[in-house]
Amino acid sequence: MDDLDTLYEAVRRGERRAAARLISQIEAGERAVAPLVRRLYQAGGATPVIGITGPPGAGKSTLADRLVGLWRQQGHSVAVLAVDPSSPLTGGALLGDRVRMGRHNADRGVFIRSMASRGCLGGLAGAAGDALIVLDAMGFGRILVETVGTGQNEIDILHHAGSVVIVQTPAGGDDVQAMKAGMLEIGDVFVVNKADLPGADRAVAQLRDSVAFRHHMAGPELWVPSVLKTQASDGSGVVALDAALSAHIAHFKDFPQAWARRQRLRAEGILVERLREILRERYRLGAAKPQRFACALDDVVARRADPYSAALALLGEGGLA
Ligand SMILES: Nc1nc2c(ncn2[C@@H]2O[C@H](COP(=O)(O)OP(=O)(O)OP(=O)(O)O)[C@@H](O)[C@H]2O)c(=O)[nH]1
Ligand SMILES: [Mg+2]
Repeated sequence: MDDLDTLYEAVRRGERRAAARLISQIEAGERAVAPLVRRLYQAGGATPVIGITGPPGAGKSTLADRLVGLWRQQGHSVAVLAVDPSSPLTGGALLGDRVRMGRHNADRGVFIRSMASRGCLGGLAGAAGDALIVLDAMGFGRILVETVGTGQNEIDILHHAGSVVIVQTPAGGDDVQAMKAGMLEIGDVFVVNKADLPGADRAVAQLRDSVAFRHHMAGPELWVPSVLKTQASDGSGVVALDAALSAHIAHFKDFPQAWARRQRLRAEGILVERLREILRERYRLGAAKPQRFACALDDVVARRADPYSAALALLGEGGLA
């Protein structure tokens, strides 16, 4: 217990070694740290969390690196969490993240962490969510989380972000409909990166149309997403991207009730995702199940109960069937 108290204080003081150790324990699915994560969650919530997502190779890490540089100039300390669901720890993308962030490695004001393993307490989204809780409690000026926007897990992680940047490229912008379902809904700022490639203006125009279509009836409290063009390789457009993010944060300072609604919706997303993970873990094939599970199974096999009613009964909701 003492140990957890010491670790708690160290994380709150922003000590990187303590945080790195704790995040590794989260990755390993060590249940003993759960109470610590709970305490840290209660202490957090003050740091702007910016999510950056988009297809593989769109330039997310390069853009993140530029943003980090800009924020450092502005005097903010920054934490970066790169979530990589596909590659193992030695994988190319992860190595790439390190290389591209290389110039910040010696900077005490920047803390960079990659995550590729799932952890046992839940899936990757759960482990990454817990890692964000740790970073949030450390007192950074900004937190940036990078994730490849290819699956449900990645969208779930973005529930932890107050601002979401969706990165596309001229090639990918070929067809905005190709954007993963749900992306258009969660984006606060849309970026067409690789503006040096042909088709960038067309991609921007397409995105602007889609955003305008979705927001044509927006009231003053609703944020209308910005759409802009960047060239992360030389840094063009990054100042405008930062300005759009600041405007997004300022907007919700002006409309605290809209912010509260938005936060509630995100918390709902996180809670539902956790429920899903807990159930998946608890009832996975091969896991030790409670006695009443065996009884429910008997009933389903013997066709005394249908699977749906039996599942509800296991959740203690039998009366609702
Ligand atoms: N031409 C051009 N290339 C760019 C630009 N920005 C990034 N790149 C290049 O695109 C490649 C991928 O960049 P990353 O920043 O690793 O992209 P990512 O989206 O983080 O990639 P993953 O994390 O693997 O999904 C690298 O070779 C970059 O140098 C740009 O503005 N123009
Ligand atoms: Mg990357």
